[in-house]
Amino acid sequence: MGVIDLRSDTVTLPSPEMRRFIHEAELGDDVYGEDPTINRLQARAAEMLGKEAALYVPSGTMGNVVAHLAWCQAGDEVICGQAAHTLNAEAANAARVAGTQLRTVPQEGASLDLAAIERTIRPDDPHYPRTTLIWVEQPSNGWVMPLEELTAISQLARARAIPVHMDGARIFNAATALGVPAAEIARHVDSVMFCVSKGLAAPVGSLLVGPGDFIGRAIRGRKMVGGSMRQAGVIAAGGLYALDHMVERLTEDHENARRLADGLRAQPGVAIDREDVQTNIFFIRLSPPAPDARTVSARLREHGLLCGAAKDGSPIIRLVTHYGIEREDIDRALEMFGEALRGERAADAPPTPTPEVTEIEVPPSPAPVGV
Ligand code: TLP
Repeated sequence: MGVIDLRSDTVTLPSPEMRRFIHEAELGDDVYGEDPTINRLQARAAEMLGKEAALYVPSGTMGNVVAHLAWCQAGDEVICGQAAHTLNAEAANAARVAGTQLRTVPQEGASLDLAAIERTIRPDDPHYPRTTLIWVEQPSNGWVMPLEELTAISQLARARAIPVHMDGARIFNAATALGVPAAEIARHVDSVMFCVSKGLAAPVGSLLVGPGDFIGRAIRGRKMVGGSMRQAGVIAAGGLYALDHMVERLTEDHENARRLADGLRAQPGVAIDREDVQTNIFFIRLSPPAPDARTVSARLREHGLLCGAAKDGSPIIRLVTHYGIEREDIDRALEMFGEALRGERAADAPPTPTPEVTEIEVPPSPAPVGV
């Protein structure tokens, strides 16, 4: 039996059908705009998100930094939530590459404090940096921002003539959870970055979508950071296949996440609120009699289950369901959790437990997770 990898949906592998589609992809030099597969992917992405144009980039991180470059000048200020991936997990590329300054507002789950955003927008004064972008993340660490909140942020931004960028790495998970097309989310913002390499199971890549002039500037930004590729249709084909075949099945991942959360809640020392399981990513909080998160994570690894444990030592574990994880895997995962929580070691575990643990950042949650 294989390892059950619940560290992230970034571990997904292409299906046999996706591999065949990749194999047959038509290719050309994309720097000349001549890769037919990339052109099809970009057109499809723009259409699905209801935007004018799109640009294929190698990663979500690159898509986000190119958004900074395309919307802002060095020295400009970008308002984002305190849990934003652009702030916490992209090696400070906003500061170092785009020269933008990030200013945070309080965040709970995916929700940003609207009044704080309003207060944080700088007045036009030569002392201050210019606020040139508002940044939202949807979903954020598995939580989904309700559309009314997004509408309010968008109205405020439009009234102040500030564009809004969405880190929508998993926007199709948010759309699935909200029961709306992704374009219904994207219409509230000016640009979106989304990934085909996560739950959609393509091997590589992300898309930046937005107005034509923004994408024009983004092409220059992508060139600047070395992201212009040549016959990249060979990887983009996976993304094109994913947009047509992998979106609807995300409901399965969400169902599996709920099944896992329900099963875990029944185990002693595990807390998780039902309303905190909104997409395919969720966090559990451990308390006695359960051992600490690193110990549980290390024991689970011996049993053949991988997950993320809080790097700050807090009793939090992150779990992510995705393509390749079936209902039976969830049931096996629950058995493994039961054994790990009771302190049982796997029958075939090595004499010393493997110390290697995948570490995760703990996000601010609506209530302390699961309490
Ligand atoms: N997130 C990864 C890790 O970096 C933590 C994960 O496993 O969740 N925005 C969001 C909201 C993301 O979650 C990620 C990846 C990115 C951007 C960056 O995408 P990549 O990894 O393609 O650069």
